[in-house]
Amino acid sequence: MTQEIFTQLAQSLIDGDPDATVDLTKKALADGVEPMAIIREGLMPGMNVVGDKFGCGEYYLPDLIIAADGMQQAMALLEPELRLRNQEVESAGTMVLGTVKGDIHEIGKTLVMTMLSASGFQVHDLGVDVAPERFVAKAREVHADLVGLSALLTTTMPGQRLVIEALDRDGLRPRVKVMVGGAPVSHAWAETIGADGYGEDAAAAVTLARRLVGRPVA
Ligand code: B12
Repeated sequence: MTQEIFTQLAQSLIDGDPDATVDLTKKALADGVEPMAIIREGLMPGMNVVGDKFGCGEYYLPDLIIAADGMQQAMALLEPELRLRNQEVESAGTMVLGTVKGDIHEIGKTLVMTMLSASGFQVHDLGVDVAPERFVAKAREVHADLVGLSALLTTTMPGQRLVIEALDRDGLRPRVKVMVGGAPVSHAWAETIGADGYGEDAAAAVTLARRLVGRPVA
């Protein structure tokens, strides 16, 4: 039964039917399905198929935009539910997060923000297409423990290195730890650019953030 709704959710994104994505998300929540499972088992697989179809030329940019619209509307319903399930009183640390310059992909970054906030981190989300200087200025202003950098394009991944270099120049490293993520990013890339860690998804981002601020989950 639950598997069926996951399949329908994925299919609604593949079909480019945001109204169906929203209705199915509401139905899954009403049926008591965990919000993270809705994302992991329904929405993400659907987005991956959309991405693959775009990658091989079967889908065009408007198809990506419609699918992203459905995903974002679903996320708007799921975010408050995620927060409700994970409240911590004490702040786990302060983070500045954004998608690097030239890159406007925001869905994954926003999911990381939601999960970190829900886990007690104070997250300052700078949005998308963020220049290195803005990361540095915000990190300084809020005395950040962590800077999180999202990049979804192979062409914008080097932007993560530029932010690390800008933090170095400003003297904020190594006090401020840097974590990187995004579909084309990997452990190897994180090491190459001198980041402190790589998280493959939002759950991994929380585990990593806790480790980097010296508060690993027991
Ligand atoms: C939706 C989408 C778009 C939407 C974005 C809408 C929005 N508001 O965000 C739009 C239509 C705008 C778009 C545009 C483009 N896109 Co696009 N897009 C996608 C798509 C289908 C899904 C991305 C997504 O939202 N995934 C769902 C989220 C939840 O997953 P995620 O982003 O990976 O995030 C998770 C992890 O990566 C990680 N994570 C992410 N950030 C961070 C940060 C930290 C610190 C950590 C620890 C973890 C972490 O945790 C997240 C949650 O689990 C992908 C395909 C794919 N499968 O990735 C292509 C894809 C990324 N796009 C691609 C391309 C080519 C483009 C365009 C260049 C197309 C064009 N010709 O114009 C433009 C670029 C625009 C720009 N300058 O940025 C390519 C990139 C190829 C490459 N390797 O470089 C992909 C892979 C599609 C493909 N197969 O060709 N896109």
